[in-house]
Amino acid sequence: MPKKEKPEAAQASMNMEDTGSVGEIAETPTNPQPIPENITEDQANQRILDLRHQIEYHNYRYYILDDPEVTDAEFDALFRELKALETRFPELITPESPTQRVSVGGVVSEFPKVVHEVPMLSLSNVFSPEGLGEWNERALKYLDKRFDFEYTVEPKIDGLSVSLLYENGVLVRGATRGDGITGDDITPNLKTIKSIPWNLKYRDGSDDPIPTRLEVRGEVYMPISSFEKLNKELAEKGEKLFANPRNSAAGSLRQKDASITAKRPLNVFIYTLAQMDGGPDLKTQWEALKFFERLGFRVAPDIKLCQDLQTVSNAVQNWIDRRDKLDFEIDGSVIKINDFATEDRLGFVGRDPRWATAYKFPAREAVTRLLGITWTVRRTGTINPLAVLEPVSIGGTTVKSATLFNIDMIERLGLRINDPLLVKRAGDVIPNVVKVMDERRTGEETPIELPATCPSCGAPTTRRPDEDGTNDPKLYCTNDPYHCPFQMKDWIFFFSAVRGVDGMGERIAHRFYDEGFLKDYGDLYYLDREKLLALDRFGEKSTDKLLKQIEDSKQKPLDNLLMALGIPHVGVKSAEMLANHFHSLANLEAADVEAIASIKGMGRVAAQSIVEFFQNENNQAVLKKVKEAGVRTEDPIEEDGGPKPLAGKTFVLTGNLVNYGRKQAEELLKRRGATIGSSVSKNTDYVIAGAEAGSKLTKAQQLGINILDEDAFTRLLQD
Ligand code: 3B8
Repeated sequence: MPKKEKPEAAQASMNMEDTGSVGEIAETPTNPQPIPENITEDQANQRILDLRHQIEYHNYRYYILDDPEVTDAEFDALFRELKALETRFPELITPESPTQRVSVGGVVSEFPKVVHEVPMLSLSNVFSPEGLGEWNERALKYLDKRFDFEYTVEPKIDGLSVSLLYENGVLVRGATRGDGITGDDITPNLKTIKSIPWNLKYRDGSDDPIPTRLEVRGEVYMPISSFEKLNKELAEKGEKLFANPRNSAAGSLRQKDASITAKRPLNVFIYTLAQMDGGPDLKTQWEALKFFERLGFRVAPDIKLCQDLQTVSNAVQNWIDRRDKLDFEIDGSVIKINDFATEDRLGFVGRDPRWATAYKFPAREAVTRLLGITWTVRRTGTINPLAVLEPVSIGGTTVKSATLFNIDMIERLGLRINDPLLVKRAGDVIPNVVKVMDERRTGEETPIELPATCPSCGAPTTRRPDEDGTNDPKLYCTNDPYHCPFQMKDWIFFFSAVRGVDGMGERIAHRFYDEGFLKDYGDLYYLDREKLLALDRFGEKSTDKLLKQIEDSKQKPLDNLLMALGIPHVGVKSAEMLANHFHSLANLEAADVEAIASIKGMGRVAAQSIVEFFQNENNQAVLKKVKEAGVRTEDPIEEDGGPKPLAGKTFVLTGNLVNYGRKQAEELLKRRGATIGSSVSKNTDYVIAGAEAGSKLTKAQQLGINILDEDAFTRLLQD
């Protein structure tokens, strides 16, 4: 069983019985096999041997090869089944059972060994508020206590646990958890991680004594964005990809050559104090966390100190809600009793402390089969693959399809119809295909053929890099939208969405096209109310709402119209620049490449594309309809069209201003010629920071950009 940081559910013991009754978890197909009531000891023994064998094998794949064949949830299910069988037949437990150890033996490792002075243990697991309540009850009962403890709630980082030992403030040793008793000495590797201090000093300038001896523990992980970037680079080099950030952190840390580790974007969060001599008298986990920060260690953000279990539950829920927005993977939340003296009295049960537990979140990965590919044609002519999956439940949601992004991915994954796939769901977005589970192929897999003709119009397809900046190889329909129904349908949908016509969802846009109500986006302004009402599922209310949205969209400013036209290479920013410069559609239509390209920030490629767009007769015909419908195609020239003192300056706003709304502040700046940026970069001239300004402010400080508070902003407007 888990040697390094296999999900600790593996080590779960006392709480496993809870899991069957927990809503979301009960729905996953990864629950342990139920144990038959009348199972004989012989049968149980057979199954136990089988499970031990499987678990050892998967541990090897996971820890030694960094290439798991099963999902964490599937692994946990095997482990829990073994544990349950052994609970029923305790006489069948042997010392070699994976349940009896913190880790698998037989570590193939060439690192020097370290015996942990304080064992590195694992956490018990709970899976529901009820499970959490039971954990709490057990702890209270153990101490004959009646009222809640004080708790800390931390994110449970999905990485690798490490120990860092400092003597007289100097990092002398860094080690992995190993089997909890003995770990690998990976000091040179850990020293390459920039957020691990080599020398301790108080960051608040205090000259308090530095502990003579200090051992802290934490989790090394790879940020999700870095993991994706790394995989992209590996793919470009044709190398094997990592399945997830955890595996890539493990693979990066366990390099014999630390210079490889140094090139990998690893990071660390410190979360426990293992031992300390000669430092302050820390009484609680909370104080320890603050102390770590003072010493320059990195501590996970938003750790909460809670006075009762309800607050703990809320804090856990908060992590569940935020899970998909973080740049690090978390697989749960860790709840610790705050007071060290109470922790000492609670002690351990087996390998798990009684004073802490991991609240595990529902799995987000599952293995299923690829049934086929559907090819969707988008507005710009790209033909994109969508994986059609055998429906599978992931964390309580049934998943039937997954994105494949582009054809390159099919080739890179070596994807075949019927392939067993590892799919991952994050948030509400459509799931990803992580990898093909090669080992589970049955031989019935068949190659995927890229369509030679467009599935919509039958025109030949062609392959070229995407022009969206990613350069991803894409398959294109060689027809234009006027001769390819799917392209036009998507264009109508796109135009409607940009114009704020929310009632025109993708499905409705397609249906109206099929009904012949809309041949192009220009027809949007000529929809016949009676015809709509004749359709089923179109009541008066929804029809009138839709028509009102369409009517309202006529008054949108010019930049919105330019954006909605979907001219290749014209995005939000350039639509705004064009509107500011030309003030009317007519002016823009009359402009030549030179005139457009002369605008600061406009490229020649875009200028060329704009001119071609307006030269196209089909486009001209649609635009004629738009104009005749009374759609606004001009922006009034501002009365204060006078001086533009902020011309050429880019501003980014962050935080809340007291005297100005966000839109209002932007408007005031634009009127003075400023450009508004959405994120801070070296091209930003000023950042206006209101109350509660966040990461943009930090970034601006790092980049040394001028920062204006609200007063300075007001003065700027008066200049
Ligand atoms: C005791 C406390 C194990 C852990 C612990 O983010 C123990 O605290 C542990 F025996 O594994 N992955 C954390 C994390 C992990 C652990 C922990 N705290 N935040 C984590």
